[in-house]
Amino acid sequence: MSTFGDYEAVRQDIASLLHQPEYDDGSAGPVLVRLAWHSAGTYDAETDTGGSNGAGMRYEAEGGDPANAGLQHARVFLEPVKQKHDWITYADLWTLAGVVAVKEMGGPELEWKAGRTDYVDDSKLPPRGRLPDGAKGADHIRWIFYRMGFNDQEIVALSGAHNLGRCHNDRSGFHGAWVPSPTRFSNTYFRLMLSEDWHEKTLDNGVRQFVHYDEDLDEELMMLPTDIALTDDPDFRPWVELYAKDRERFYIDFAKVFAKLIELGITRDESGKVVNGDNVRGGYHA
Ligand code: ZEM
Repeated sequence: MSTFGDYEAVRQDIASLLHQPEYDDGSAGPVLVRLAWHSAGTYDAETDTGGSNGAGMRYEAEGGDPANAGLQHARVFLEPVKQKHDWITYADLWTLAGVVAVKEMGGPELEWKAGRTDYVDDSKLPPRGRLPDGAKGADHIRWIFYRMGFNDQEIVALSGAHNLGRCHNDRSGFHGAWVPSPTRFSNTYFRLMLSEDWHEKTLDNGVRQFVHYDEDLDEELMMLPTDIALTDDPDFRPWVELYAKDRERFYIDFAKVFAKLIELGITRDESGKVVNGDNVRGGYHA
């Protein structure tokens, strides 16, 4: 039914499931990008733990982290693809889905390499609390992303993913989309961040976020406190300004940094073969 190693067929099946008229803004794309990011964003360079290898979100320890609330939707969207191409690992499928979604939504081509395993090494399980908290500021952002090995420019480029999708009250407690067309990849997020007058608002659930009323849309757009921190911080801001005016440069830098994100914790030999994961003792197979 499906040829072992035919990643092109997997890509096509992911592309075909993106259109979801009943879901959010009509696309599974944004939540798939978030799944890829959260699968990789637990990485800690110092202890070489976390990262996309192992697809740990299948299990309660990681999947039940409140930071991952809502990502079961992404995993459910992808399950038929996994059933059809049963030879692909979840770790590869989740990262590839993010890559395909970005491209299909009009974003750059992102480099993706196969080979992640679904082998869970207990000694490499990330503790909770490794993903960023949107209620915080620049110090917190740096603490989280420096841990993975990213610099200030890379942090701002990665944050451009907030061109996509929206916040859900019942997932993060925040509410709304960042941009008017949240299923089209672009640099609008950076442009709006600088051009609009954002003011703080406390939602009914007590969560604080920044909002701006968009007249054409007749709707409020939003920014997280961490998004606004990028414009307030003297070392982040120049990158926001650059990406707001240079869409091409944003695409190039986003492509580089996203490719780096999904390779965190993956060790390859010269031929590109992954040499960690499966051959580590002390874990279990799913
Ligand atoms: Zn997000 N993100 N993120 N992000 N993110 C949300 C949604 C999405 C932060 C964050 O707290 C939140 C990156 C960085 C950071 C996406 C991609 C990437 C939401 C809303 C929150 C609260 C969740 C909800 O309620 O459904 C913080 C604090 C970040 C860094 C400081 C990076 C890096 C990303 C990818 C490269 C995407 C695509 C979404 C939209 C998901 C959706 O379901 O629509």
